[in-house]
Amino acid sequence: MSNALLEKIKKKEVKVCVVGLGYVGFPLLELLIKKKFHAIGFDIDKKVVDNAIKNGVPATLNDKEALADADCAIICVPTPVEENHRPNLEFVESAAETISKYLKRDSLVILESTVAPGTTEEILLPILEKSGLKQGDFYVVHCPERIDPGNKEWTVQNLPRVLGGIDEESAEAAFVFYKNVLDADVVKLSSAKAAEAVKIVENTFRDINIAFVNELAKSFDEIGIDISEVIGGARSKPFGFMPHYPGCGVGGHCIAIDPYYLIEKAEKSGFNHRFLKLAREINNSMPKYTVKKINKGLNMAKIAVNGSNIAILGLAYKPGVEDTRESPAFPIIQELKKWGANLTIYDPYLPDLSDVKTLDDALRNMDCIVIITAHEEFKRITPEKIKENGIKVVIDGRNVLDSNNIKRLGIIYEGIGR
Ligand code: SAJ
Repeated sequence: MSNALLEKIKKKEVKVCVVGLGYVGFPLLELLIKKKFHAIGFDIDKKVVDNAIKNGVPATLNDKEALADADCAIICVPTPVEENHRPNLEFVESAAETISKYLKRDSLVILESTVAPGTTEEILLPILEKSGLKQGDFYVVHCPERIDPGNKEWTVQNLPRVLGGIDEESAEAAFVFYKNVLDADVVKLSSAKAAEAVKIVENTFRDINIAFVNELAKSFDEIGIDISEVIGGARSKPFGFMPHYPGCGVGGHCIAIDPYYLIEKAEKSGFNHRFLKLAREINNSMPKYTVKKINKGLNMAKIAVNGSNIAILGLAYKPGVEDTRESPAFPIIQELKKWGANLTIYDPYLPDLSDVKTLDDALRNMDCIVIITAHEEFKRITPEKIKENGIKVVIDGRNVLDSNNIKRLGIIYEGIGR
């Protein structure tokens, strides 16, 4: 590698373009500006670019303005899966095509989007070589993003990162770059493929562990054991156990998606990830299981689902965020509508998608309330509040309410595994 790029990085003279200004790219661009790098953001969505500029970071819709002078391009675009769970790389490929138009000798391209092992070398590199430059003329690295939306403790600035390059020089260039940008450890792996695998493994680990407790919840419901108590008990062991919690479903753009990247990649190489597929199947079954609980609870109260008034509390896929991607709320709502229930939807983070403006309005004249998202406001709903609203059935999709005192007031309570 020419020292020119390393010198530019060390002197913060390197010109950086962040391609994609969503929940990953925008915080990264803000950090680069904060750390006094020459950085600009590029996105194809005018609203996103205007928002970035409004928040004081340079951004543009114009790829020439963004990339013509760039020494380093960082791809932070979505990598969703299709209905059939097939990974969709169109945004990565489109970003690579754009970067390729302006690619210079001795420049560095970093892919932060989550992809299947092999994607950087097999998909990204060939597109970049359409520039006429060949591997060795420029550097290509995968450094998976680890942004946890809503997490105030771990941020893009202090989160440790791993990275791997198509060759050692690429990895070294990116290593020096991230050491200069982040206040965190940076682990250099032997290849881009290893770095891609790390991210997938991190999130698949979470998915299978959630599936474990979701299956336990179904089993304990039959046996009559409170899974929250059991997990609480298991946590008393200071080693060898890592708590996860059952619920009405696994949403989000990471845990519910990433396993499919590995499943598909392995299938192409002739391996069938039966266990990972089963975990996805179990987690995807939880919305239906929750509707079954709703039917059971209303039936115990001698209330027909058809025509019943049900409050859906939460649309977001996890507490404290306004993101609804892959949220279990939607299949639950769809199923209840098929059964003829009258639904009142309320999520304090999503007023535009809510039917009412306050929790009090959501609780009024309800036969049943269903906790879908463990927002703080919902966790504070007291048994007395439920009683005074005349609510007959509580379905606690995140096991966050005071089940014993709710039952003590003669209200039917059904959790997930409790
Ligand atoms: N969930 C459960 N039970 C659990 C944990 C989560 O049902 O024990 C559900 C949540 O309700 C949600 C879904 O799974 O619907 C995903 O929850 P999450 O806490 O994993 O949140 P994500 O999807 O934002 O995951 C991110 C991930 N970060 C990145 O991919 C960079 C993940 O690696 C982190 O572990 C996670 O945040 C985190 O720890 O908060």
